[in-house]
Amino acid sequence: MRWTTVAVALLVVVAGAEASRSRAERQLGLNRLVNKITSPLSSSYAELKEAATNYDPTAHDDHFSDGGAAAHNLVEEIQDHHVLEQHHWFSLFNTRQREEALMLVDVLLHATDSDTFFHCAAYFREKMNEGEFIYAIYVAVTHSPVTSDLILPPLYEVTPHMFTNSEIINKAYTAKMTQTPGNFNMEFSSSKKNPETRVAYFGEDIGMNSHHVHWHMDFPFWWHGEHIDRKGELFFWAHHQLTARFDAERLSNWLSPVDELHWDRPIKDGFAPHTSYKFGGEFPTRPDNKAFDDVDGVARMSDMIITESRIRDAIAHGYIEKEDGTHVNIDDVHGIDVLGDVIESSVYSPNAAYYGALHNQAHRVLGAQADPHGKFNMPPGVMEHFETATRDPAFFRLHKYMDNIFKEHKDKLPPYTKEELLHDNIHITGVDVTELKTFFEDFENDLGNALDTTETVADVKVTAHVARLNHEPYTYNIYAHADHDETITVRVYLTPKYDENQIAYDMDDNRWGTILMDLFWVNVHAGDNNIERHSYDSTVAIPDRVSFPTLIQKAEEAVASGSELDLPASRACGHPQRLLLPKGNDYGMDFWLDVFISGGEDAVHDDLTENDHGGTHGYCGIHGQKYPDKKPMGYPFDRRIPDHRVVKVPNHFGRVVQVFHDSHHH
Ligand SMILES: [Cu+2]
Repeated sequence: MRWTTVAVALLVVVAGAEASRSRAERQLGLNRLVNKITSPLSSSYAELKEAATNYDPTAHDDHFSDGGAAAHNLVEEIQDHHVLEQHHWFSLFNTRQREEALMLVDVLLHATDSDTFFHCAAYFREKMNEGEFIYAIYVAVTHSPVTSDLILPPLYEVTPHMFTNSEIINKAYTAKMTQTPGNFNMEFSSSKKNPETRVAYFGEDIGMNSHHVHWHMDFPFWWHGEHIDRKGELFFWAHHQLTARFDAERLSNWLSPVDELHWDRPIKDGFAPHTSYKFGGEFPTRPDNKAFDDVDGVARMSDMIITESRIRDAIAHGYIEKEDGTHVNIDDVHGIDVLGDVIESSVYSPNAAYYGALHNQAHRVLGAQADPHGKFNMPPGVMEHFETATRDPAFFRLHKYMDNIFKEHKDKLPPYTKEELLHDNIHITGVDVTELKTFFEDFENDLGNALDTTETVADVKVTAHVARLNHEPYTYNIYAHADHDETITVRVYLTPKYDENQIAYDMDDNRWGTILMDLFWVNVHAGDNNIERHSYDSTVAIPDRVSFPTLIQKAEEAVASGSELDLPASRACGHPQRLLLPKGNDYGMDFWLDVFISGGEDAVHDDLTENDHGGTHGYCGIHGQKYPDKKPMGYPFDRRIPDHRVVKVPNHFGRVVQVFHDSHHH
C-alpha cells in the first residue's frame, strides 16, 4: 500500500517534468516560494511542500546543464552543516554568505526546465538561510530563460523589514496580535532638524531602493556567466545618474550639492536608520562627524587611500596594468568600461589584486563604522545592503567621491569636435513641452510578509503608507527638419540651471550634472517632422511595480481558471517613473532641456524604433543583449566643453524649462 503511493507519486513527478508549465503556473510557483519567507512553506502549497520534503536534487542530473554538479555540491555543503543557519541576517558583502547564496544561484541557473527549477528552489528554501535564498532566487529568476517572463514580486513587500521603519513593523505585530487591521503612516528616518530630511523622500523611496538593488542583480559584481556588455560603464553610468539626480533634488530643496567623502576626514553626516533586521537586531546608527576607523577583517583606512591612488595613477598614466604586467589602454572611449570594472570591482577587473575593490570595500567600511572592531556584535549597516544603502546620506557622498574619480578620467579625454558632434541631416527648429509639475502623494504597501505565520492565527491586513514624489504626465514635441529619410538617435537631458547660490552654471560646470530623461530611436522623413514623446515612454524609467497581493491574486485566479496571466512582463531594473522628473519648486525651478540628435548608425540593434527591448535600457541596458547606443553613456556631455560654440550644432537644441512643485496637491 505504502509502496504504491510512493510509486504513484514518482510517476506524477516524472510526468510533470515533461509537461511545460504555463506562465501563470510558474508565476504562482514563484509567488509561493518567496511568500512568508521566514515561515516554512505553507501546507496548502502541496506540490512545493512535497518537493521540499521528498525531492532529491542529486537524482536529476540530466535536468541540469552542468550534469547536476552544482546541486551535488550544495547538497553536500548542507549535509556537512557548512551553511549559515536560518533566522540570521544575510549580507551579500559577507564573503562566505555570498558564496552560499551563489551556490544556489548556480543550481537554479543550471536547471533546464521549470519543474527542476521550482522543485530545487522549494527543497533549498527549507534548508538554507532565508536571506541567501531570496537573493539567489531573485538573481536566478532575473537571468534564467526558464523564468525570464515572470514578474518579480516587489522586494519591499517580500522582505518589508529592509524597507520599513521599526516603529511601523512593531505596530504591524500589534495589529496581528490584537487581530485589528491597520494602515500606518511611515515617517522618514530623521527629524526636520536635520537638513538631509528634506531629500529623504529620494534616498528612502522604496521604488528607488528597489531599482538600486535590482540594478545590482542584473549586473552582479561577482558575475562570471555569459559576458555582459559594457557592464563596467553601466556601473559608472547608473551611479553617476543617481548622483546627478540626487544633486538636482537637493537644489530644489535649497541644499547644496553633495560633497564627496574623504578617507582622512570625518564623515560629516550621521545616520539613524530606524530599521531592524527580521533576525539580528537593529541596523547600527552612526553619529555626525564620525572619524573613519579601520575595520577589522575588511580594510585599514590606509588601504583605501592606497587603492584610490593606484586607480588615479592608472588614470594619469592612461593605462591599467594587468596581472601579467601588460597594459590595457584606458585613454579612449572604452576606458570608462575598464575603469568601472576596476573601481566596483567586478570579476571583469583586469587586476583586482593590485587595484582592489574600492566600491565594495567602501560600502563595507562605511557600514561597519558604528562597530568597527566587532565589540558590540552589531549586524551589518545599511551601507552593506543594496536595498538599504541609499537611505544613508553617506551613500551619495561615497558615490560622489567615486564619480569624481571617473570624471578625472573623462576630463583627460579630448573634447568632442564640432565635426564629431554635427549630424547635418537634422536641424532642430524647436522643442515644446507641456507643463512640468511634481507633487507628493501617499503610497500604500503591504506588510503581511513582515509577520510570522502559523496555521492557527489568522492574518490581518497590515499596510504602511508613505509620502512619495510623483509628477503629472508630460509630453514634448521636438520639431526637426531632415534633408532625407533616416532613423535617428534622440537623447534628452535635463540639467539644473542655477547652483545653490542662484548663480547660473557655466555649461562646462553643469554638464556633469546632466540627467538623462530619455534615449530613443525614431524614423524621420525628408522635410519637417514633429517628434512627439510622452513621459511614460521614457526608456529610463519603469512604471509602478505590481503589488505582491495583486500578483498572488492574479496568478491564483489565472491558474484556477486555466487562463493566461494578464500582467505584462516587466523588468525590475529601472528608475521609478514617478521620480523621472526631479522635484521642482513653487516658483518654477529652471532647468536646461537639451535634445541631442545623431544618426541611426549609433543604434546597435536594427529594430529599436519599434522594439524597446524590455523598456529600461537607459540605466539598465538590454537584458542579455548589447547596450543599444554605440556612443559613450552620457554623450555628448560626458566630455569637457571648453568652447560652447562647439556644441552649437543644428542637431542640438537647448532651452530653459521650469519645473513646478505643487505643494498643495490634494
Ligand atoms: Cu550601487
